Amino acid sequence: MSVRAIRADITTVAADAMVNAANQHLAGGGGVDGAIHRAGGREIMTELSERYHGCATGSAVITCAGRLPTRHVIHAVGPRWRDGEHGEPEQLRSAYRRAFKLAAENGAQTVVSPSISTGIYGFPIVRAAPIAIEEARAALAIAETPLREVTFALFSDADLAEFESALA
Ligand code: AR6
Repeated sequence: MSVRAIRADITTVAADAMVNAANQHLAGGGGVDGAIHRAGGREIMTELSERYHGCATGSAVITCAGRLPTRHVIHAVGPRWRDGEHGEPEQLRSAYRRAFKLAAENGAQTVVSPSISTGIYGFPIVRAAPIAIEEARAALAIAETPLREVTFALFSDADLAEFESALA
């Protein structure tokens, strides 16, 4: 059972489930969300709009993965950073927890995730990385979970360094 961090474009990483950093409208957007929809194709948005009417901050929903090298995409909605005093850390923790729970409920052994909220939503990565790793470890420690490995795919060397330091 392991948590690891790599530098990669998440859309190229094979895993049973891939986490997306989505918005409350599940409307697609920029950043990793845009990359996942582009690489996966229209099937993902079609399922999102047929099955769901948005998703609360701190929660997540699951769809097919189109052409991506994964079986499921889990669209998790992290918080927009304001000042850290408006529940942002708890909301980020909840987004990861719900995402990993959905992955486990759908039988995933391996999950790949981006660093939720630390791009357009402005959550400082130095505070986000420990939360992400704690939640991944907690998910792997749940009795009888099928989850065996959580990989964080970071887009820059600086982000990878933050996750590596939080892992250590
Ligand atoms: N692979 C891995 N990581 C990536 C990739 C990629 N292909 N592209 C970006 N990142 P962001 P958020 C990193 O902005 O902050 C969207 O419009 C990026 O460098 O994608 O949660 C949604 O629709 C950063 O470290 O997500 C929402 O409206 C991390 O992924 C909003 O952005 C997250 O950055 C969500 O903002």
